[in-house]
Amino acid sequence: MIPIITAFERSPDRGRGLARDMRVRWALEEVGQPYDVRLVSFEEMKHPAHLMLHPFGQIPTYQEGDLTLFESGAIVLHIAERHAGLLPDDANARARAIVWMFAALNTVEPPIVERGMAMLVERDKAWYEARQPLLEDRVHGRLGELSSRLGDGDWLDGAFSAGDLMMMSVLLRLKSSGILDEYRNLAAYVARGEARPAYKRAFDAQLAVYAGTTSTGR
Ligand code: GTB
Repeated sequence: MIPIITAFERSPDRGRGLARDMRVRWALEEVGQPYDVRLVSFEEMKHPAHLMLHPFGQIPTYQEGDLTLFESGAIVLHIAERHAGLLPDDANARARAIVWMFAALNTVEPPIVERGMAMLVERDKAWYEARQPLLEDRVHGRLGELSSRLGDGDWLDGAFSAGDLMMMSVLLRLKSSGILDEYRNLAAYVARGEARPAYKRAFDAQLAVYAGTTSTGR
């Protein structure tokens, strides 16, 4: 059964791979699972048919037979649990890899998103100049802690896992800001992720959608 995911018909990131379908594409590529993509417009995302798949009217969604999932973290975990390659066999190591997925989504991504959203929608507000340093500090706090834990390791806990995939997906949102470059090991960590053939295939597939040359992940 070929899963079908949803992605932006026209991503606001202009093909930079920052929308959350990218992490799902990357996971599918890592495990060698072909997939199809259904592109949706912002308008279609709010239609009842899409709200049946995603109660918050967003992308990505994931359909596989009669199973429908939303939330990129849950989708990547589902893929990782059903295919080899993204979670270790050892039960404790597996649990720790899942911890890193949650850490990426619940602890590292929120301050990064908050900073980005403020830059996007609060620039004209009276409080923007005063608030921005606070948001920057929160991002730096998390990156400093993550950098200390990663140290000189290639990956967060032993071999590459879905925890790394999710963490690097989150960190990539900072790439254009230059902040990552302040943490030599985090910049190298993200570069290791981007160098993975599966990442490149996923990136090219989403870029091709923006360029108008394809609409499918296959
Ligand atoms: N928690 C959910 C998940 O992890 O799946 C969040 C899903 C989500 O935020 N989806 C966004 C969406 O559908 C797209 S990824 N937004 C439309 C809406 O809410 O109406 C977020 C995103 C959007 C754009 C950029 N960008 O342009 O750089 C980056 C990330």
